[in-house]
Amino acid sequence: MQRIRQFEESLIIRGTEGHLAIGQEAAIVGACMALNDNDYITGTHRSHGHPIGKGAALRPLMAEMLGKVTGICKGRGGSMHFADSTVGVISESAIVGGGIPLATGAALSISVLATDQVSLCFFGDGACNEGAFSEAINMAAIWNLPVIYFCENNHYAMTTSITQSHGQPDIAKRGEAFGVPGVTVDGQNVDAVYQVTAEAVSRARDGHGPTLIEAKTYRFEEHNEGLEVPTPYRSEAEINHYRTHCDPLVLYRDSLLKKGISKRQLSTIKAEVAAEVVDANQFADSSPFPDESSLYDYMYSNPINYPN
Ligand SMILES: Cc1ncc(C[n+]2csc(CCOP(=O)(O)OP(=O)(O)O)c2C)c(N)n1
Repeated sequence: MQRIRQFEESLIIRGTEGHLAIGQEAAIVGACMALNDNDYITGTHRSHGHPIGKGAALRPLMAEMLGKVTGICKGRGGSMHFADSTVGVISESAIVGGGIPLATGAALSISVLATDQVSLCFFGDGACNEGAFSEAINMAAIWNLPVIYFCENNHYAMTTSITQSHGQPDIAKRGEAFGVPGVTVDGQNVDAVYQVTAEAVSRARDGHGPTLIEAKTYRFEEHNEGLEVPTPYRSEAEINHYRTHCDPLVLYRDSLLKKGISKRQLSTIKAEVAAEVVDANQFADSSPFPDESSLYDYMYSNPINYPN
């Protein structure tokens, strides 16, 4: 959680535009910790943190953020398209709901190849209203696929509250319509998220099919950095409430202190992560941009007829 928070805070400091998940770290990390390295995930437009939760190195992620050739996608993807096959991150997508069918397809491949992997897709509350969500979860149910649909319900899709856009705002209940178990969890509690995801993963690995998890969470920053928000779609008091009482890093820090971890140990971890993030920024800054002549490289796995 520290890695994700500090990685994204450094983006704020350097003024890089992007969709930040500050406030949502427990949902991301709790889910990823329940997965093995070779399990698959797909992300969203708000997914700097998901590869980090899955164990990806920070240097190539920061370089990708800046469009550098040393980036995880050689500078071609940028903020919304981190993909790191070494840790099972298949793709992220600027298309809302775009990762849901891809994760379902990955689960179909697992089923056909009969490996013991699972596939987990992250998506927001807004994505549940995409047709792709209903189609994918229905197929996963009838084919009994090893997939976990993980909704980070941060209450808003850009400036639209979930109460204005969902006939059924309890997203977990939507699973019932497809015969898929739905579970709601406090998305600010990393241990609770880990627990429910581990159960869903074990169901999937044991051949019992998909689960829909709804983690209730909150986005502390604006929809994306640099965005002017013309409408007061949420109050200052609401944001302050979540920042003060529901910060997943503070809540987990308190629970670790109660378990006997010392303040000194926690400060050391924070300082180590800070050094890692500085190093990732320096690495990205000193890396070159891709050469113009390589513009069309990696577009097709079987390249034909590139324009001159
Ligand atoms: C198919 C599609 N429709 C609309 C958009 C514009 N758009 C980008 S992010 C976003 C809101 C998504 O909300 P949600 O799925 O709840 O994710 P969150 O931003 O809360 O993480 C919208 C409408 C888009 N990128 N793709």
